[in-house]
Amino acid sequence: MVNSCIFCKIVAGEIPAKIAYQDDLLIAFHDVHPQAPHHLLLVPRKHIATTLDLDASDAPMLARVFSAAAQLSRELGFAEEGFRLVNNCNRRGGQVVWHLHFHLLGGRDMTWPPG
Ligand code: DGP
Repeated sequence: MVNSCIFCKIVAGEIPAKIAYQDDLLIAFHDVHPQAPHHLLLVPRKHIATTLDLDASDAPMLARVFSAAAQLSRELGFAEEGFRLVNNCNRRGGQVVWHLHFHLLGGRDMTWPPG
C-alpha cells in the first residue's frame, strides 16, 4: 500500500466507495465522477502506478480485468448493447490517479475517436 494513494486507501477500506465487485486480485467500484450511466473503475489490489509499470507477473490480474468487466457488464445489463473498457496512461493519456485502473463505461453510445 502507498499511503498517499487514494485507490490504495479504497482497496484498504479506509475511504468509502460503492464497490460492485471484488476478488483476490481486483476491486471494482463506481467512479465518483461518472462519464456514462454506468461508470466503474477496475483496480488491482496491488499498487501499480501506470500501464508502463506492469510486468509478466501481472498477467493473471490483467486477465481478471477482462473477465470481471464481462461479468459486471452482464450483471448491470449493458453487455449486449456494448461498452468501453479503457485505460488512461500518464498525462497525455488523461491519467490523474497514479494507481493503475481501467474504466468500464456503459449505458450510452460511445464516440470515436475519443476526446
Ligand atoms: P484517470 O483520469 O484515468 O486517472 O481516472 C481517475 C478516475 O478516478 C476519475 O474518473 C475520477 C475517479 N476518482 C478519483 N478519486 C476518486 C475517489 O475517491 N472515489 C471514486 N469512486 N472515484 C474517484
